[in-house]
Amino acid sequence: MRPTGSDSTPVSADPGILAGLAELLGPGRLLSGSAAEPFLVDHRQLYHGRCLAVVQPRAAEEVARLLGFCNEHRLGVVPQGGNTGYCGGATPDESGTQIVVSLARLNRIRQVDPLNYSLIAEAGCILADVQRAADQAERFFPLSLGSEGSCQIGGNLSTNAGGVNVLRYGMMRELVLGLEVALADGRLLTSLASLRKDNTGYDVKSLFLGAEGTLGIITAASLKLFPRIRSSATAFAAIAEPRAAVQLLALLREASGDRISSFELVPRIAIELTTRHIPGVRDPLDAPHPWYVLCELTSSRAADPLDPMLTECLGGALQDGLVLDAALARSERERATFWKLRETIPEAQRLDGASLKHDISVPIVAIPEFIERAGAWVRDNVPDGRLVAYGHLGDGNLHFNLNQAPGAARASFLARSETVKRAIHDLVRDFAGSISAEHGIGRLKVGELERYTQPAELDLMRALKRTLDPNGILNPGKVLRPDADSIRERPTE
Ligand code: FAD
Ligand code: 2HG
Ligand code: ZN
Repeated sequence: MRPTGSDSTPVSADPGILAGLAELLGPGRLLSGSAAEPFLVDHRQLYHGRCLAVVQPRAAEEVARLLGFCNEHRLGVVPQGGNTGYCGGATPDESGTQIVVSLARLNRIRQVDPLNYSLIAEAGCILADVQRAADQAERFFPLSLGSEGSCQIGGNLSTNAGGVNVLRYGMMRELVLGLEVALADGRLLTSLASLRKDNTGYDVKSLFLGAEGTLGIITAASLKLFPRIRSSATAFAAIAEPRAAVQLLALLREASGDRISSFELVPRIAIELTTRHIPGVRDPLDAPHPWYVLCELTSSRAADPLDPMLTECLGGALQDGLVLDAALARSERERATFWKLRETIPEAQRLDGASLKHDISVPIVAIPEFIERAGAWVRDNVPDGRLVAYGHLGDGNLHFNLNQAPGAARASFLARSETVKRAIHDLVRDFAGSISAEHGIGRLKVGELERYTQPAELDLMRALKRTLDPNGILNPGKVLRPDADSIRERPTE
């Protein structure tokens, strides 16, 4: 479903409401008309919403007051960070009655504490700025995504973002020590003590991580830092099939003393797409191969012999026939070129035509069989599509995407999206996997979450939502369906 209509004119621009909001936030912090337009379309352009206004608070207390006001007036509130999300979670619906809360102006780094290995950042800080602040303090903040130049910490926390260092450091959830959150009733929950241990009752902060703005608005977070990376070794290795990648990962973990931080699977077609569409990307190897892995070892010790470690391990794998060819990055520049190839796959996919995307995970060991079975289904059933399956193999997370084949008609290819999604997601369920590994649910996958989540878990999610947001003002229609009737309409499993 692709809603239309991008007119941002408020449907019921109640002057009392707008005046109340303006009074609450002060002059110049309310956008409407054309100034609101950029906030009404999601990154993938799947949704075009409307809104009553876009508001730009500057302080956590303002966000809390704003929510109190919206709760009183039963106004839907849509938090928006960098708007790079993949599931339409930050886009208002088409009613024109919702308020978009842009967190961009809450962008102070409040504290960097190198000895405590922690940093407190406001929700609107750009991820790359947080990485830089850590680096300047001789520390490392490991979350790393292709969108890190524009996504925000609040969005990362609210989607529980993953990226390319999860294998070593975990997802965003695992990088959090404390949170500050504005609640639907207008209170500010402050828990930024940066503690490593705290077992005082339930872990309330964890509720807001990955909640996509449906349970509260995150205004700041205390984040874990790590020793700064002082040496790395990066290789681009060709393999015959994904099974070899799983074996190589196990070997590398052992041989490197678990210094492996990234292990990405790349198919041949991704090389073709990126070299065709992205300037500066080239194939690191001389001859084409069916599959590749991009792997990286890192260490906080400058003298760690990572290059010899990686060379020796890949050399052995070459001898055993597990690896077909490999290139080791000989400079920082070459390392950046390898990563550019990997990180621009989504952009190359976009430039090549329409795509159908599935952000799935299965146990790492099951990835080869999943690719075999789902790939066979695609070959047999989607003649006008080409499989572009890549991603974070080290985390069992694949972007099992399809691109419109050359010469295929865009509309008829896109018309297959429901059938393709059903087949792939049903197979994911058969593998005891997840239909939402790192990109979240947003609006796009509300039905999928209902379909594949066990009833007891879904009931708990709904109970949490009712408790934390009894009037349903927080990001309505995202993650969970807003109307109570849908509870009865839940599809039978
Ligand atoms: P937005 O898109 O603005 O919002 C996302 C959701 O969070 C929405 O539901 C929104 O309402 C909510 N939200 C935002 N801020 C707050 C807040 N302060 N409080 C409460 N709710 C809030 N994702 C990955 O996980 N791994 C990847 O490797 C990855 N690579 C990407 C590469 C590219 C090129 C692009 C475009 C995207 C990629 N993403 C990836 C997806 C996306 O960047 C992440 O989901 C990111 O965490 C979203 O952050 P954002 O600030 O843009 O959030
Ligand atoms: C990545 O890993 C992102 O590059 C985006 O998560 C994946 O576009 C996609 O499907
Ligand atoms: Zn990803």
